[in-house]
Amino acid sequence: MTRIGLLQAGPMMPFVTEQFSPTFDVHRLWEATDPDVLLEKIGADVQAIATGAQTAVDARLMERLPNLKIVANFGVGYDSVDARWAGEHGIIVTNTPDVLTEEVADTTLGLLLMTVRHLGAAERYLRAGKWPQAPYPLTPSLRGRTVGILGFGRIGKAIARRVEACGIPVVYCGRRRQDDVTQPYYDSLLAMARDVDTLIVAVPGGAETHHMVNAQVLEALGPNGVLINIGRGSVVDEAALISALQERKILSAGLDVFEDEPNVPQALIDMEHVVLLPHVGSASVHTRQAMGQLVVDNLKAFAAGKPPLTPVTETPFKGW
Ligand code: 8YV
Repeated sequence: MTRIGLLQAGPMMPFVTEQFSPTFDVHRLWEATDPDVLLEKIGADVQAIATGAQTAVDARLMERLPNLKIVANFGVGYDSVDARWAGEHGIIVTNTPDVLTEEVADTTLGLLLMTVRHLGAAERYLRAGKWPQAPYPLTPSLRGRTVGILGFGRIGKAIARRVEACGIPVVYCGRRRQDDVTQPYYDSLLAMARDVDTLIVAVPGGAETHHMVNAQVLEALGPNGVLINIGRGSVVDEAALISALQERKILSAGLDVFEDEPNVPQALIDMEHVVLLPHVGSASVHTRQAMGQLVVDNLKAFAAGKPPLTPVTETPFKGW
């Protein structure tokens, strides 16, 4: 089999890169002293890109790779890849759906409980030796809450199953009403935010969802409101969220994603009543291995002339 040029945008797990070696000539973009010089030299050889969220795979990059056929993205969210441009230019983009759904939903439930019941703060209290002086103060509760899920795809539904198992009613907001679900639907995020006190964000990033959760939505959530974001940092107007938290317009927030990762605003870090996780939604060994294998399997399918396993909707497969 002729070897195929693969541009690897950033570091990946060793068991992933080891599987590239038999088939692909790997060019490590993030290690290049001058990426422009590297792209000038190898651009015409590159037929495949392996990438994660760290590097923008935009038109400017893809234009320099005239024989590019596939961009295999590590992650279900592919907002760092310009999939529309790829689709218009016959390039397939693949992502890693399904294999992370349950993990991300588990993390969301944990984050929700941590946030409402102060579990992180209570643990810090014990470790600081404060328990012998006084019990940890009573906390808010999940009891009596209604959860609104923004984005009712595979992950949103897996979150709903868990929340409902806790005895909490769920409603949802998305682009369209789904016929095969029983939960009440809102076509307006603002209307949903007025009716619920707990908002879970599970939509992808990108232009369509940018700053959807703004000052108005947070205000509508109200003083008992809890915001959980497991989707993308860009969906929430972070400055508006900081103000809403500081002014106690909402009760609290639990965030796994941020606008400028890995940089988290000091104002959030300084607030004891918010819970902050370093984007660990899918980050277990089990799930990250399954995601990595799916990246490899999509690239191997391309190398074997077979259809990709998980092309994204913007780039339907019509042949290599
Ligand atoms: C990963 C994610 O942390 O799948 C996604 O969209 O956000 C996470 O599972 C991320 O993709 C790692 O690059």
